[in-house]
Amino acid sequence: MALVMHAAKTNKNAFKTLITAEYVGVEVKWAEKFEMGVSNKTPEFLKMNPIGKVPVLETPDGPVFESNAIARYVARMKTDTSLLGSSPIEYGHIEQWIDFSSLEIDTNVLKWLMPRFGYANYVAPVEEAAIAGLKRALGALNTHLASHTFLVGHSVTLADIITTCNLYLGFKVMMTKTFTSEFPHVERYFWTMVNQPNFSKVIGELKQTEAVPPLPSSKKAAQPKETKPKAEPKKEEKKEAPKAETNGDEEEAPKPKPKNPLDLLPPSKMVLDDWKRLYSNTKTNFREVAIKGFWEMFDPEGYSLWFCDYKYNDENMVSFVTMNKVGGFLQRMDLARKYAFGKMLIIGNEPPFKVKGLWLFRGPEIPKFVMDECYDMELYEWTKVDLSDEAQKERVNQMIEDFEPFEGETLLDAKCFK
Ligand SMILES: N[C@@H](CCC(=O)N[C@@H](CS)C(=O)NCC(=O)O)C(=O)O
Repeated sequence: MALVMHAAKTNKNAFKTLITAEYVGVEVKWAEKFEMGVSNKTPEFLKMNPIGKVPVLETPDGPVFESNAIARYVARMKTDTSLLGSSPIEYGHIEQWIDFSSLEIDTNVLKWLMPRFGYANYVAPVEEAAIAGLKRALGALNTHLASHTFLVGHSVTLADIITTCNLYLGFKVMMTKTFTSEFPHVERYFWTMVNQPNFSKVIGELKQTEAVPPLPSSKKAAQPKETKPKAEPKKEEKKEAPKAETNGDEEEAPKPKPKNPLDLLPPSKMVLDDWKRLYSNTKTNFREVAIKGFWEMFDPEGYSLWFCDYKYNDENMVSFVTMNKVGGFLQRMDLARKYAFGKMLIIGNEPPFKVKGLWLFRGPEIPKFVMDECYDMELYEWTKVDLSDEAQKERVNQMIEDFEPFEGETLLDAKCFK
């Protein structure tokens, strides 16, 4: 039996698990015909979660409720995942941020949100305290993120997944640009996370709210309705939120994404996707087919080739940590998918392992946005391939085809970015 998620398809608490499942490669299906307030009140559902709340994950070994617990369960389905860190202290920090974002961020967002969607009484000092608590938490998060790309370590962990989902509700319905601009590192972090393919596949497109929803007209007790999802305001309600109650703040609409300067380069005869396809589809006679094809396609005007050499190879003492490090780098290069192809070799059969790579980039230089946005870049020494040097071209060939022994050593692993 597959894993089945019981929740509305817009539930950010369910997203925590769906995103985790994307990272670990586990299939989770949405329950068929789930209707909030109806499906979660049936006797069968109450057997899975006695308080009738969602999300609930149905597994072959029984149900699990509480969204963070469900996400942890799915993360642990793969033993080799980096989502839970690689040491006890990393794990401790992951749990720390999970609790922090649930108790200090989510709780305050909900306290602020509920009365404005008519699910709780509006009491001004309670709202003030919720906003103050939220700002205090975001301030601390902002400070941490000023010097960290990820909450823990150097790649996405469960802490990032859960924190981003908790921030998601805030950005979507309560926190305008004026509110969040006080926390620029949180903004940068949040938009980077939601644009990671494994996140955006689940979350879809997201637009930051342009206004704080107004209070219900009576500004007084609206009874919580039993059949309504507490944290899932209806679409119509969101749309209707007028801008009048934003206390006169000038709200800034999200700017359209500027065009990547690489799209403005003169057209190239080399079609990157054709090369990636040739690379992936060549199973035999690699030299004769793929390597030959590469040089036939290669356009030295429109593209450049680069060798990279990890600067801190003496740190690479544990094979799986080294492999994870390179895996994280390739994940972060996702932003360059349209403009790059890369091979990363982990070399040696005993520590310290060497990490060397070959990259093909659109344009004559390494794109600036890659240099700026992917912090791994500066961990490597970059040298442009001299195309007049046959020995360097042969090195390119060997890196593309995972030639072994590479420079006299065995390959522990070879990863491709395509
Ligand atoms: N701590 C729980 C919160 C669950 C929760 O509040 N679920 C809401 C929807 S997001 C719900 O099911 N409300 C229905 C109700 O209260 O009956 C979790 O993270 O899973």
